[in-house]
Amino acid sequence: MSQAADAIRERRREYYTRISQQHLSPLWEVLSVLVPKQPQPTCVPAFWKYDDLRPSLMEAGELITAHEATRRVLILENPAYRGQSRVTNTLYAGLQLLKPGEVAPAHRHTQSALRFVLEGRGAFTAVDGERHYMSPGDLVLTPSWTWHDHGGTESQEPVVWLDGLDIPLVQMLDAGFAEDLPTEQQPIARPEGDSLMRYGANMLPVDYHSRPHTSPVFAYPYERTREALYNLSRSGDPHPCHGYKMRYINPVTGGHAMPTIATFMQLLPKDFRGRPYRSTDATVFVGFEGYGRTVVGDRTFEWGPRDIFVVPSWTACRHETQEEAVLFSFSDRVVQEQLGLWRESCE
Ligand code: 1HN
Repeated sequence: MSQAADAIRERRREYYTRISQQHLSPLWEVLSVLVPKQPQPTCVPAFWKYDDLRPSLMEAGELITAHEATRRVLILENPAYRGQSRVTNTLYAGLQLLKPGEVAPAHRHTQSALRFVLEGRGAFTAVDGERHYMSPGDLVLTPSWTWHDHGGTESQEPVVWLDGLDIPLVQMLDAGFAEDLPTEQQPIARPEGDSLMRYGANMLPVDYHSRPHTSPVFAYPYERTREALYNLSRSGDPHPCHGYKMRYINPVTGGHAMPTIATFMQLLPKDFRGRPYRSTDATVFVGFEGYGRTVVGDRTFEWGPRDIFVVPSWTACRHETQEEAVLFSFSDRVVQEQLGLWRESCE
């Protein structure tokens, strides 16, 4: 290196130190990091086998009550984000356990949440005055600022579900509010199934005025989801990357069911060999029926029912099966679509 080059480097270093005291820094040193040619996710592929983590969750059931914990949840931490309560860069995920007779008290917050039921029956989630008794495969939404509580009042067995929330996103926006209801359980104002019957039958009460951000349907029973997938698969070819994939919708608008978290269910046919797929929304997948193998970047995950894995943004992902399988997934795709940022590529 020439003396002249050394000299200019030294002058620049000294200059950076000096301007740093004014809380200034040179863009030209960081430009390619700030504006990458393509996404450079910090999130990494991750995998949790349900059978491995279930004993830890059941142990939590011996250590603390749902009431004492408010929510008895083990957080799924992306290995790249230990201690940050993030499963992807924008999303939170955890596994919640409710034992027979327990109550998780009513509260509300600006963070939106989904529950995907993994095992057990007889526990309910109440949202805005309506209870839904949960069964495996059901998707239950607690939209932003809706009162919600859980009760294991009718259950004979532990009930476990996956919670997905937009916590990191709301944290980044500094838009978090929360409050507790003075009573443990919210008053029940409507019979079970009311919202689905009222708003989920391809009709709407004639004077219904939609709340802009929230689906009026908050429980999507697995029976209906499974039937929709089956009917989709009966005619027409599978998508080369996704098999038969559907998204959960707000029936009033046809848009995604929640404004910050997009939710999906897909049927992978027997002997499926999916082509590699990339999209800008880091995605959390949950096996529900059957077994499969998913190659994510340089990792291969062999999953079965209730196993959970993460595909980071713009990381190639391909699914393979030997038998028919069903996968649930969620991501921030809805946010990226609304902002005009979402991209995908099916190779
Ligand atoms: C929450 O309200 C629930 O209602 C679960 O079940 C997990 C994680 C962080 C903040 C609020 C629930 C949560 C949560």
